[in-house]
Amino acid sequence: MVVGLGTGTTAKLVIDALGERVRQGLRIVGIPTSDQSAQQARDLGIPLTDLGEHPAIDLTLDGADEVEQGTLHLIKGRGGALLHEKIVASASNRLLIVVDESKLVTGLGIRSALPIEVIPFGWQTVSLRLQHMGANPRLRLADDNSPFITDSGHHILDCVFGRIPSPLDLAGHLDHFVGLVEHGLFLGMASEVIVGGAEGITVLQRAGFPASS
Ligand code: A5P
Repeated sequence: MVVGLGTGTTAKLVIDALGERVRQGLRIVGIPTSDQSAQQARDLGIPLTDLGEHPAIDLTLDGADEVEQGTLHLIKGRGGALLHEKIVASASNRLLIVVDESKLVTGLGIRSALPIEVIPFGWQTVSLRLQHMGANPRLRLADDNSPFITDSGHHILDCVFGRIPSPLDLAGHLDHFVGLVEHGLFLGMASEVIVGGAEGITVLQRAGFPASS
């Protein structure tokens, strides 16, 4: 199997578990969504490949910042890897998301800002346009207070929208912004969400996707 490897604290746990399975003989090749996940996979002995070798992915395992109940629409990007995550997710036959129950929401935007990846040149113009749309964008900073740089050399604007009434409409607008590389709305992409909670594990299935084994 060709397996997409997500990014973030939850994906890190998933990759650890996958590494253990590989050690026991599971045969997969991984496509990492960040330098960080690539390094972790190498350390665990998970063989890696890329989209050049394998443009179609069987299954991607990743985390999310928010999961909308019912639709399984997501907000992603808190870990700064949303562009590569979205490319890998869109190349995947199945996208399996792992979250804890605090990330289940009744509407996107309720608990998280929406990360938006922008070209460094003129990011202020994109930020102003986002403000005109009712968002409160903040340039993400690194630990040393310089602008955060993604693996592709871009910046991120964390945009507080509050509850997003129509994620599909918002995504449609954002897709046409000049200078905006990608946004963290992952709509209609998750096939399955595994939710860990105090009562155990719940598996949420998107209509049309049979449960995986
Ligand atoms: C990485 O860019 C993100 O999309 C993460 O998948 C998301 O932020 C969830 O991260 P945690 O598992 O660390 O909460």
